[in-house]
Amino acid sequence: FTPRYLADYQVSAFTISTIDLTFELDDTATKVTSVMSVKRQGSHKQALVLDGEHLTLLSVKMDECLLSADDYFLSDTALEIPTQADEFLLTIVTEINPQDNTALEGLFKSGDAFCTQCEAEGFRRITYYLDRPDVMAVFTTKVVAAKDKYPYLLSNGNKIATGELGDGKHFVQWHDPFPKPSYLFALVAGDFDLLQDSYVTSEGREVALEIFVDKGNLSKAEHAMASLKHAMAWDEETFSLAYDLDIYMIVAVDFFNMGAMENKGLNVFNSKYVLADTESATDIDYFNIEAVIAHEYFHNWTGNRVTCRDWFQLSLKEGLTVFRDQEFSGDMNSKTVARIQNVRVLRSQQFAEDAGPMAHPIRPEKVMEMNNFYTLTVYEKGAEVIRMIHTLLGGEGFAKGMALYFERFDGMAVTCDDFVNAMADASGTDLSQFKRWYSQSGTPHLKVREAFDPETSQYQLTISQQNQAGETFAAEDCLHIPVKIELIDADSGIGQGQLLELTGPEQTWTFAHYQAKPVVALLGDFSAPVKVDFEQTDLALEVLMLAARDGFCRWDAGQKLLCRYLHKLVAEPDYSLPESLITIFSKILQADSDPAFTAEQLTLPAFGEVADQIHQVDPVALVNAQKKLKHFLAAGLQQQLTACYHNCRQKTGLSQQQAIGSRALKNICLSYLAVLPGAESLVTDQFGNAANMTDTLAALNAAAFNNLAGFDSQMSAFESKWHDTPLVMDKWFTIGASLNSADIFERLEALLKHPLFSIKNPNRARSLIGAFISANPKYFHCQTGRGYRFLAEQIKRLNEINPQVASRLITPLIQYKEYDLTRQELMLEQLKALRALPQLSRDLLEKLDAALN
Ligand code: BAL
Ligand code: ZN
Repeated sequence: FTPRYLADYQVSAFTISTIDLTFELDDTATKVTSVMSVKRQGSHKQALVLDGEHLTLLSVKMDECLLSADDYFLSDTALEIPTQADEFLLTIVTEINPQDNTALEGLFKSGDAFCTQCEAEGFRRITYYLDRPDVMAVFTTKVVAAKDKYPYLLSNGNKIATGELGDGKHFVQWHDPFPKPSYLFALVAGDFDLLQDSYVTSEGREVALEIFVDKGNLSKAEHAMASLKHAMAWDEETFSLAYDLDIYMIVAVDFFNMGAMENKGLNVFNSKYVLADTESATDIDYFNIEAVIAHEYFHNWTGNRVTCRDWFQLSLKEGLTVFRDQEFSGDMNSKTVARIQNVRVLRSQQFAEDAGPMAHPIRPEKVMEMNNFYTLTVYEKGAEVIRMIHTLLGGEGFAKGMALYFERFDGMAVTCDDFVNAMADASGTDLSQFKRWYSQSGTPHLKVREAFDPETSQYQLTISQQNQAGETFAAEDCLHIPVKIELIDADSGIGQGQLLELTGPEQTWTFAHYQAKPVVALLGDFSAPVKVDFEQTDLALEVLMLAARDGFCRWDAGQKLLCRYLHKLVAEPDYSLPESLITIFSKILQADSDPAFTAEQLTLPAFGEVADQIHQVDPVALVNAQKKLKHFLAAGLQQQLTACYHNCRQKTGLSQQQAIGSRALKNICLSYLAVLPGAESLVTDQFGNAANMTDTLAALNAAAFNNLAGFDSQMSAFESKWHDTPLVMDKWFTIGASLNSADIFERLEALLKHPLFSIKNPNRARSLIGAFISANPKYFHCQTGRGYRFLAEQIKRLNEINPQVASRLITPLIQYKEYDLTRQELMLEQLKALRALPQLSRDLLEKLDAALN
């Protein structure tokens, strides 16, 4: 396995303008015939080298000439055809085995259906091809299969022919008029229920909308359909972008590595991001479905119409599309709450990635396995970088930039620089320094000082930018950082907002006419993906919690206060927490805020977020600190929390959004009350009377977190009810893995042997193994090292079954340097054992070498 470098990019030696595919589907021996128009690009005489993996080559024909094995070189990864011809028709026949394809890349079986996943480099597992995003061809695809088992045969574009064949077989042929890279190819064959609707675009095109789901699930596709129509309208209104084909299809499958995939005209989705009804899905599921449906739809322009020149540019489409789906979610729901969720993900996971051994810029420069770079950095930090451009240019400037981007590059495969140049040119803004965000990894720190002079009534704010080690950036490394601030007048409580642009190592801004020192709210709306080192007093944070105009800053001040006391408790477990914490959170509970926002204010900072802030943290000390803080707040606020809980429970006649907010507030109250003695009946009552999955899971989570006596019988009741609903059983496995009980390892072993557990199903594997490592830090990090051994054993199994899933799950182990030396040693032991495995996948090898070298 050798790494590839961005610096080595070269245009393709050949192009392929059309590809005609025929699939004769069979579980273990699918025959794929590919007919391609190939043309040499430039005046070289290089051989044609096609990518191909896990393929059985049956024949190769150049124009009318059948080639013999002497005419080409075949390896495990390529088919090389030495030829002098400049233009020819190449016909290749391969055979593949979808049934045994447990990696779920290329063509595979998901239950009874055939489906594909080609991004990033899965098409080469279907046929030999120039499997790179800058080779764009017009695809025509004929699918042949048994009609009774596979009544629906789908591919990209428009249906151009159908027909019956002998032996009970039929075929459907599709043509996609838009030239596209192979990663956007898709094929699905199966028997589904179909939800149909239509949408008339702003350009007057009538588009058929079709969502295919497993039989019996039709009613669970309605939210996805409504979300799709909202997304189509939003993109027309916001960016004047309308859909371009006559049909838009979504297929939900149970076996899928990713959340979903934006194949042209035929999205394939993990069923988790399609299926929902109130009985079986939570409010968070509903939110996520809306976001992912929109994300994949938005890719039709930012990804498909304009795609990436090479995979190093992945953030060109992903960062931009995540930004677009975040804006959409903010518009459909509470903007502030949606923004808080984005920031939680960054702080609790992306910051750790950016400080760990796999840290990379949003545009990586070196890649061994591309699947390892579908990361929080490329996606979420990438979206923050786009958001900063939006902040610097303003909404209008950004919209002009988008328009110019499409004017220049529609139908092309381009780079991140091309995007930023379009933004700069359209708005007349110099973004040359800003481009460093694309090539620097790590989370910048802003070091902030303030000074107030009552004589001159001047307030001064000084900000320097530093690297992770606390060293001020050299001028040539300085980033262009938008810092939104708000200065709150101490007397009137009135705030004034302003956008500062930090471009140098250290800058000072002076503000006049303050009679008293104002309180500063920094980084409004989280205007940059940075950490802030600024010692504001508790009092100042309390002022911000109540008075900042910016909702993010009100929430953030509370989180800073809570983090401050978590840090103290980690250092000194007997630390006595101040009553002032009760006073301020009591005010938060009394404030007349949006209940969903109040729920966010009451939510303690996540384990990962606090762990990221403490050098070599003892993870169990942190779990204990969280527990102590939660008990302290619960006891101090018991009366108010109880009243708020019952108040929310009794509310009727609420709109859907109000009901979601009210449930969030009720359930955060429950999570506090459940830690207090005697709260068991409250949890049992909620579990017994819950009318929706959000409330059921809140009760079960409270029972699991506090290991309440009713837990096992509640889990049994839940299992009996939902045994036949895979997505709900995923939730059941997740709760089982997060139980706070000393016999958790015996329970995990039993769950692994449960008849409904299958490590081959990525959702199921993540719901058990992934949940244990993220939701049960006390036992995952236990001193015996058993948690790490458990994870390593599962990774070892997955290495052979599904390297992508294995590679995701190894994340906490490779980030071992976050923890104390005892944990580091225990984790290293497992990393070294995994490194010694004989058949290590490229995915794991890349991460293990990064961690161990
Ligand atoms: N392109 C892979 C799945 C997604 O980001 O939409
Ligand atoms: Zn995407």
